[in-house]
Amino acid sequence: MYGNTSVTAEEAKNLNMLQDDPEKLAIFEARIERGEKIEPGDWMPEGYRKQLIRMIEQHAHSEIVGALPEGTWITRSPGFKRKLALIAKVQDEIGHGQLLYSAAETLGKTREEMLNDLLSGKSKYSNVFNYPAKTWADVAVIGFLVDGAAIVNQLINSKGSYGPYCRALDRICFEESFHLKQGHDNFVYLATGTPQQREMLQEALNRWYRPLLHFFGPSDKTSVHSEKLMKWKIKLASNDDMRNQFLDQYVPKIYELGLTLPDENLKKNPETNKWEFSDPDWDEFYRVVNGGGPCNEERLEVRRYAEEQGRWVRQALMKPNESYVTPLA
Ligand code: BYC
Repeated sequence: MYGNTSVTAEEAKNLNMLQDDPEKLAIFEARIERGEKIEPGDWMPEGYRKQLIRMIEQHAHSEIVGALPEGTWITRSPGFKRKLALIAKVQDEIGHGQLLYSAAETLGKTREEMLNDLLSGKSKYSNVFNYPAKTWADVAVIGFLVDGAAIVNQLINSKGSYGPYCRALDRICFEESFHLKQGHDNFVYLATGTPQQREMLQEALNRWYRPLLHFFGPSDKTSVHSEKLMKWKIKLASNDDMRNQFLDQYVPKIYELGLTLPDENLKKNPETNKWEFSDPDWDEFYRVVNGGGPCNEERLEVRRYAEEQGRWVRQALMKPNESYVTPLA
């Protein structure tokens, strides 16, 4: 059963065999134009289905891998209340992964296939989670600025065309707004704390500045998928526009606390109303998203361990005649 319909995975695949019918395509594009939601049992072009799977799957992976850098701080949180809040947040992120894998499954790719593609390195996940969380200040920067960046992206895309993804994003945004409060509280506490706390926060901020610019993807000139995604209203703002919106919202909040950002060219151009910044080293971005970042190996190793340790539970839940596709060891 898929979403609100009774379409099975196999039927969902078969429905897309009708993809090239120009009449159906015109009806589909008119529906998108009118702002209607597309649901799992509806006809959709193969390209739309594939783009959605790619993007939702990457998003789901980002949630479950994204829980790891902060997760390393659960045992070392400064105090009981900080620990409780962090545990709840990390648990939420895993829940977001579940919601998103369910949304992607409505398009005909199984969860096992998606996890296999994550573990084999075939499928990408967000660049930001391939950097270490070296100090407690990293938890503050992730909670405030990575979650802040994610909210910018998710609020925009929750108005998109694919029903199950939008509904998952709506729910995720509610929870993310709590994460943002947790991150903000932590961030302000360190920024207004002792000189050592401020220094630790500034040092973390300096390290996260470029990965945060990368978070929104390559510039509009080099983005591969934006045109298609925007035409089909999967993505409702371009990478550069989302990055600009993030800088608009968060740079003043950072400066307000007397902190700096490590880029002397960062400024808002009053004529264009756009932020300008130094080249954030796009070679580094491509290296990191293609497996060569400082923590890629470690992150996938932890996920492989989790898959192996949980295998007996999944097998125990299967009916005797069901087979479980074992994710790659
Ligand atoms: N990282 O044509 P483009 C969270 C890839 S988790 C890695 O512009 P598109 C949280 C892109 O996939 C929330 N790869 O792509 C969790 C493509 O490669 P392929 C994470 C990236 O799709 C725990 C290539 O570069 N949010 O909040 O038009 C704790 C060319 O790019 C990235 C999402 O996942 C990147 N940053 O636009 C705390 C949002 N950027 O597939 C917090 C959902 C680009 O051709 N995703 N690439 O091999 C999106 O909105 C869009 O996919 C993007 C990129 C804006 C990221």
